[in-house]
Amino acid sequence: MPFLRGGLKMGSAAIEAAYSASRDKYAERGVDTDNALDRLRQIALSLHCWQGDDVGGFEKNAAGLAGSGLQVTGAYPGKARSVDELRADLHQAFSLIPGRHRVNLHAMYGEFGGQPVDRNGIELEHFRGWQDWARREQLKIDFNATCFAHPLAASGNTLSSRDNGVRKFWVDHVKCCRKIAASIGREQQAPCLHDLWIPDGSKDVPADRWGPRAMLLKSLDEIFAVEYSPQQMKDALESKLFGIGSECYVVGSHEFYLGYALTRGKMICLDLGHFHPTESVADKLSAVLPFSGEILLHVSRGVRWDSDHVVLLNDEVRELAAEIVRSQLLDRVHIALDYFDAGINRVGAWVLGARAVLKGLLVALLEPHDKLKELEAPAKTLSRLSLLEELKALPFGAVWDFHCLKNGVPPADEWLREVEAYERRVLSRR
Ligand code: RNT
Ligand code: ZN
Repeated sequence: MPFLRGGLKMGSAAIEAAYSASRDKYAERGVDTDNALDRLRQIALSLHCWQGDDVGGFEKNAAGLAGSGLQVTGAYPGKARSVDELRADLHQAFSLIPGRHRVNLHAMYGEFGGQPVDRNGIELEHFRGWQDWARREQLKIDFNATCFAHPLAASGNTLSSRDNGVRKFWVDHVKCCRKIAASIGREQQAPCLHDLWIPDGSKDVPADRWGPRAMLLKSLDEIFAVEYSPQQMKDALESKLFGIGSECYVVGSHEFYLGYALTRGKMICLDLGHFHPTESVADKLSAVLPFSGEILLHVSRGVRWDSDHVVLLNDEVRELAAEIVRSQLLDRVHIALDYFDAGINRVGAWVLGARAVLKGLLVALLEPHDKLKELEAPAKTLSRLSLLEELKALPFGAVWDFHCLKNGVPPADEWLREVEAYERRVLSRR
């Protein structure tokens, strides 16, 4: 096992002993830790490839992020400069995350053989390399259209553009992407999720809010006129509250996409960084899912203006995980990660965020759900709050370490040594 290279700081016998003690503690509360770990192992997160190269992609003459509504800050050395480097980095990250997960690609990560292939001309063949790699790594693929970082997105409008040529270009791009996603899904024999986010909006006060939304609606209807089997691909639409360059108006707002998704049988994608800071995405699950089959989540961490900080095990993540588990939504909620930080080791950023989400889910799986339900009655509020407080003090860390041990990845923060070694061996030589 790779993490045994330098020997575990905490030996496996100590991890097992700590687990056994914590199993008893949880059992006293009516919680079966073995069962929680079985369930945790079955959860697949979708890991976003774009953390590895600061949302750059591998197109020839890539326009960069300028004017795209996305901003990546930091200049930490060692970012992936090619698709091979990106895959090597992803492989390293996956080796430090317990469980079997998915990889989330963006259209701009195709392999175009040095040829200038424009976004309305991309095809499955440009992703063959990814498919072969994913098969070898036993990963399923998800996919995203890339409606930013392109000269025709520089005006700030894509699918809602009033320039019909521009609008048509992006409609064609998304159509190509959905087709690719469906082919990937067919070949991997599991649905490939396709998420659509566009940067469209306006930096300053618009006089016409209706026009661009009418255009977006028209574009979406054109795009989704082509139907694919949900066994092959599933569509999600991702809203945003505001972006850089779309501070005053976002065409694809939450209400717009919610309405669209519910009337057209599509999923919405809720990105944790895309709502007002006091709004709870956890709360939205039980509000949307009675009317929609499934939801896609982008787990992120909003800080001030930035919606894409590396995910930590904060209250938001804990509440989200608790809501998924308590409401038995694990098979209706798809969990993807979405953040990008160019200021820290990028492999470490993947590992830190993915492990934080899994830990959040573990904490949720370790709740005594029946007992909590029982305490839902109004007169039991104090008992409920007191139990919730008590649960926070239970030793989930020992359960987590045991899970890591069993799944062949480093426990606690011992993954950091592996990331640092990879940095010395590989990243620092780039
Ligand atoms: C942007 C959205 C979107 C992107 C990725 C790169 O605000 O969150 O999901 O982060 O498509
Ligand atoms: Zn997102």
